[in-house]
Amino acid sequence: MSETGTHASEAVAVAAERRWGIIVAAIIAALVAMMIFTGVHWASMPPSRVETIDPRTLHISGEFVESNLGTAVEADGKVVVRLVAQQYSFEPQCMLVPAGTPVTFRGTSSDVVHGFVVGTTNANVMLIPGYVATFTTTFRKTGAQLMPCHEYCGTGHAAMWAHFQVVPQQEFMAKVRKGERLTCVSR
Ligand SMILES: [Cu+2]
Repeated sequence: MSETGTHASEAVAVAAERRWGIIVAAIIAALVAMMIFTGVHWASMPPSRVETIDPRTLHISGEFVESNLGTAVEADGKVVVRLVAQQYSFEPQCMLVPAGTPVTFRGTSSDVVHGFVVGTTNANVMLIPGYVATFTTTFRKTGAQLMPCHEYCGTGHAAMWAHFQVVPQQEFMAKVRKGERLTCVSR
């Protein structure tokens, strides 16, 4: 083998190494940028910062007692939906939210791992006993959606879903002003 041959293959190896070095650095940079974006823009927290809650106390005291579930407009004007999942239903059974307004979900499970997705939207989260899952999203389209449980939670899983109703903002605010119940659960 000649001197030149050795050098040519070395050059190929160096070029390939540099190319893959750049690709790997770009992937790492993209992942770090994604973490910064979700942390700053969506205020998403690493798992160590997730709120915890004792599932044994859910129906007895605190934020998730039955009378506090469903849609509420907080003192600062934020729309918050609180819900509890259990084998095999969601509480409340129907959630009413305004369109075009940021809606914050706060949910948890009282038994096993559940989850939900709101119809064809990207509102999608896992509900894990002992933890409070929270996210904020805005629904653009009005109308009814189904909200199924999407984590297999036992034999009744296939029948576990809630209803979801997105109403025009004016209609929702009119209910707030009149002090009406912010719910679509029929009595
Ligand atoms: Cu479930």
